[in-house]
Amino acid sequence: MPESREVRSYCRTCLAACGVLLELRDDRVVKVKGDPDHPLSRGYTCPKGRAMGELQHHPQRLDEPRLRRAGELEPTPWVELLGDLTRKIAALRDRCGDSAVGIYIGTGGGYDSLAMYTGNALGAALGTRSRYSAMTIDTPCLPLVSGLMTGAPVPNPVLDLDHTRMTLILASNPMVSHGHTTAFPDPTTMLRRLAGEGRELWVVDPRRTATARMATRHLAPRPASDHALLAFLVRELLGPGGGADREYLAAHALDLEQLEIAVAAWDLERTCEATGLGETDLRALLASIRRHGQLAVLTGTGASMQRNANVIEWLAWALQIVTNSFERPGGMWFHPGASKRLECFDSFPEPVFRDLPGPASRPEISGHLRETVGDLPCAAMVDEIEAGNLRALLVLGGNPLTAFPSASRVDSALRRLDVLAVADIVQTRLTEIATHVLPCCAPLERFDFPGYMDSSQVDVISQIAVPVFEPRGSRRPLWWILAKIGEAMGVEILPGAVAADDASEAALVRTYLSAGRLEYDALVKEPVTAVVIDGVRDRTRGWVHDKLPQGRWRIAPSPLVAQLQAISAGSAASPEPLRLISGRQLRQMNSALRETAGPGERLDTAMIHLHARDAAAAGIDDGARMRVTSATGSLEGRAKIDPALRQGTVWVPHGWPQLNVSELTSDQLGVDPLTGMVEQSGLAVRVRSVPGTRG
Ligand SMILES: Nc1nc2c(c(=O)[nH]1)N[C@H]1C(S)=C(S)[C@@H](COP(=O)(O)OP(=O)(O)OC[C@H]3O[C@@H](n4cnc5c(=O)[nH]c(N)nc54)[C@H](O)[C@@H]3O)O[C@H]1N2
Ligand SMILES: Nc1nc2c(c(=O)[nH]1)N[C@H]1C(S)=C(S)[C@@H](COP(=O)(O)OP(=O)(O)OC[C@H]3O[C@@H](n4cnc5c(=O)[nH]c(N)nc54)[C@H](O)[C@@H]3O)O[C@H]1N2
Ligand code: SF4
Ligand SMILES: [Mo]
Repeated sequence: MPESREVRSYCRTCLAACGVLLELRDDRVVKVKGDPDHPLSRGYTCPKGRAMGELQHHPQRLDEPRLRRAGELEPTPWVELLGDLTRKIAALRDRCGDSAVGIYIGTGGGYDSLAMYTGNALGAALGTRSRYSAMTIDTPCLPLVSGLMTGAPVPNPVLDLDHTRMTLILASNPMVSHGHTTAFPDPTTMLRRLAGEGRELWVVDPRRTATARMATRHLAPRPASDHALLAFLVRELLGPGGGADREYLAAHALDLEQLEIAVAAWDLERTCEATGLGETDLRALLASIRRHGQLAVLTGTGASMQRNANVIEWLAWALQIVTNSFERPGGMWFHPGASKRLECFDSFPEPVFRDLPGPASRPEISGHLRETVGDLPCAAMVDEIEAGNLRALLVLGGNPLTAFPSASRVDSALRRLDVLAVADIVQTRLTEIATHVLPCCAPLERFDFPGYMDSSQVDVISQIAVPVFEPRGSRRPLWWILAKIGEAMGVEILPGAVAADDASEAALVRTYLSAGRLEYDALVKEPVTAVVIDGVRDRTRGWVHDKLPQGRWRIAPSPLVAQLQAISAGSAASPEPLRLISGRQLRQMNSALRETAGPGERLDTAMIHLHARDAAAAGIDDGARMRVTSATGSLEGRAKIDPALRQGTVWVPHGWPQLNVSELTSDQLGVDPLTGMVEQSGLAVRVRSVPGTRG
């Protein structure tokens, strides 16, 4: 029996960044368990983390670069592959301009910290406007709202586990997702804390999720009605019954009157009607907020993906400002970063909405986010390809085939590209239609620090992972691939203008971290992956207040007030249609490993969930084949009667190519004009049985 050894690392699959202990034997991971010494996850892991070894050694890992020749993908040495790729890109840039070459950074790219830095640097150096990221099909409402209320799209509110006494989780399921904007390593312990010892945890979700089951109280409203609930709460707190901190508002908020006018329509009766919630529930929630004085409001993708996303995020912030909750113990705090020091940045500029034209093929979408965060909306990509504006695309750890709306259009548009270069760690349907396949180093083959996700942690932590394995076959670090592309294009993207082949990964990490507070030497030397950086959270508390222009929140930004006005003027559809709501599954991260054998959810969990009465009304039996149809698309699959669902909702897990929920979403209909966000939750659908088929 060969000797085994144990090494520490951390998981790079989701925001939680849990510490892990890997048992290695014969250069293979034979066991993964939670690292009890990790300051935040404290020994916790989920099934995805425990499958890190299976992912590392997966039979469908990409080992060799492949180039499409005469229709077939053929193994090709790096020199030749990169030569072909960069010649084609250069020719397209010459012929069609810089923006003909685009970059899409997906979640797999986002969790590879060096790829994220170099990918952004390459996009900037190539001068392309065709820069896309998964943010625009996930949560563009957050940078929009933050930008309009503070002047900067950066601040991310995070839960304060030590002090929060009243928490409202709206449209998020951290028991499964481990968090959307606040990370939840060990969600059971964290939620128990939030709901215990006189604290209150309210969960608002049309589905009785595992998170809802942990709550002191669960409200199951109609989908896409959260704006009403929040507007009602803000209205009442500002009203005669009180609850708002008037003195704080006088000193720290601008445009309070506009806020009061904007929410005026949402009285108890109208809110009950819109949300389908009872008067007692709404009164009880309001009373709890008044009792505690302060609260934390955590939103998730059930909010950011619905048509009223911007208004919901704004009112969630407004509710916390009205109660003087932000940056005070008891409410949420703004993370100052770990790999960067956000509190040292300049003061925020005056908030302005830059209503500039968006992508050329989609002039109706505002160019605001392109100007502030640099991204074009993913919803515009297919039109950009069809208009001939985008001809080559580098996909860095993403999968537009399942992630983007109008799935069938995406598939044919991507096949039309002159160049589709896909950087991934495993073979997927996307790599199979690529022109260039770029096999990358997986988490255990590289250095990492939580660059993109450090501002979502519940404390300020210093965390670094070192490579555990040499990359097998011809896998390369994604930063190296991007730097080589840059070199061939004549642009430098590595710091210090070092050549890709001369650069050391450790030195790069050290350079990128020099502006932050991560303790590189201590962490790399010691067999530790993470430590809390003592005192930073408390020392920096208030940094956003300090940077607000004139020290005040813009509490009623006019583009958001206008959106709420438009909603308030509308009336609810009668009868209320069935609505599709979004959701995730525990054993998978979006589309990753949906098609491969081994770890992950079984294919038979890819089902269309519906309420027993909705199923009965459509004559659909449990397990029978059925069809769900939206205004623009349709999807066939097996039915699952789900007692956790509110009547009137249909739930399809996101990420399955075999049951692609993005067949139902649209890149045209219901696209938000301010952000380009797609309606991915709460859209109206119909269901019917597919006769003559069972199981
Ligand atoms: N296991 C696992 N973890 C993941 C992922 C994964 O695929 N699998 N994906 C990761 C990614 S990329 C992200 S962005 C995060 C997302 O993290 P979360 O936002 O927590 O995502 P979900 O778990 O889908 O939770 C969304 C919840 O919103 C509810 N909902 C839907 N519509 C409405 C509505 O109109 N109103 C209200 N109040 N609720 C609604 C749904 O029922 C669902 O429970 O998860 C991350 N973590
Ligand atoms: N209809 C609908 N659409 C949605 C959603 C929804 O709920 N409903 N959710 C939205 C959300 S929240 C998001 S974030 C997007 C997701 O959008 P994407 O990020 O585009 O999609 P993923 O499926 O996460 O693709 C990640 C890819 O990265 C690869 N990968 C994993 N690890 C690594 C690595 O270390 N390096 C590299 N190079 N690659 C790696 C995986 O194999 C996978 O192919 O989809 C969005 N679209
Ligand atoms: S919760 Fe996220 S970070 Fe933790 S083990 Fe699971 S996938 Fe990995
Ligand atoms: Mo996401």
